[in-house]
Amino acid sequence: MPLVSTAEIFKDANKNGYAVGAFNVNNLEMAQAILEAAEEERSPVILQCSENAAKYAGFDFLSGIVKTGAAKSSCPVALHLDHGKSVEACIVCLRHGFTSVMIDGSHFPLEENIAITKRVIDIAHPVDVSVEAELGRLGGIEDSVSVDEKDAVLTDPQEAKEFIERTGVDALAVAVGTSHGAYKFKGEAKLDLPRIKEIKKLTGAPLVLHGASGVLPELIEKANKYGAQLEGVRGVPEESIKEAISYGVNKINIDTDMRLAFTSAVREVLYTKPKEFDPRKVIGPARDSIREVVKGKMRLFGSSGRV
Ligand code: TD3
Ligand code: ZN
Repeated sequence: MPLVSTAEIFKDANKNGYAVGAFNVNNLEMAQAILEAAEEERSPVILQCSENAAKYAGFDFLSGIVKTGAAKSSCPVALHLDHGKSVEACIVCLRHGFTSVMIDGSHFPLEENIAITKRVIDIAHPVDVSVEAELGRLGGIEDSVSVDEKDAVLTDPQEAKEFIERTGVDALAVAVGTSHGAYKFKGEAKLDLPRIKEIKKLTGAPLVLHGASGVLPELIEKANKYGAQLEGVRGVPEESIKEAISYGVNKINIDTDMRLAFTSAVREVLYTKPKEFDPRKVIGPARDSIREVVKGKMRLFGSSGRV
């Protein structure tokens, strides 16, 4: 079916209390793996591209791949811009047929964040493209951070209410202590999940959890077994993900686990089959590995069997 907007996908997710995975795409195999997983799990899905992904592969190639795959899919598929830095980047994505964009003004003071988000909404909503914004700053909660400092970086529930009322944004990314990448926590995972409940109570809006990769131990083990040196890596525990969903998260961003699934599989082939040089034999298993990881996420997020 043709691509749908994320607002369309969130309607059912918000009503029924589950989350939809938003998986980052950088090449053909990743897009295919995610779409195969959606088909097998009967799940709605969001494929997202960052501006860095576009630098690598081009928005034209990436959107072409995702649109071709979605057309053959029997599940709702949205194509989303992840962490759009400017109004211009969002406009480029509208041109390429994206059905959702994120304008990340989280580094701006509140008024500027509201202003830039409104500008994107003014151009995106007339053509049925959804808009995600972010309030608060991602990056873990350190032991040394005091309560006041914590409130300064994590999303303030009252501010979230005002932000959503004044912008009319379709989804809001909140900061509750997660961070991007494979090194999320020094020791135990420190998250302020009840904050999500507070924000949901005040807004009722679809909320987005960034930096949500589990940094899956089985992938780290496999990567290290075949030559990687990944130490001190730590992700968000599955229990925390379930708790976040129960409090009202409807979109969960996963990139690091995709990267780990891909490269650990490539490492295994190159290590165990030193005579192999057919790219299809090297990258094919990476596609399989991503498909299985995405299927696991869909079950964890409760989006499996919703189509
Ligand atoms: O927005 N993203 C994806 C891009 C971040 C670069 O890794 C996320 O929130 C994903 O976070 P994670 O936990 O997969 O790094
Ligand atoms: Zn993010």
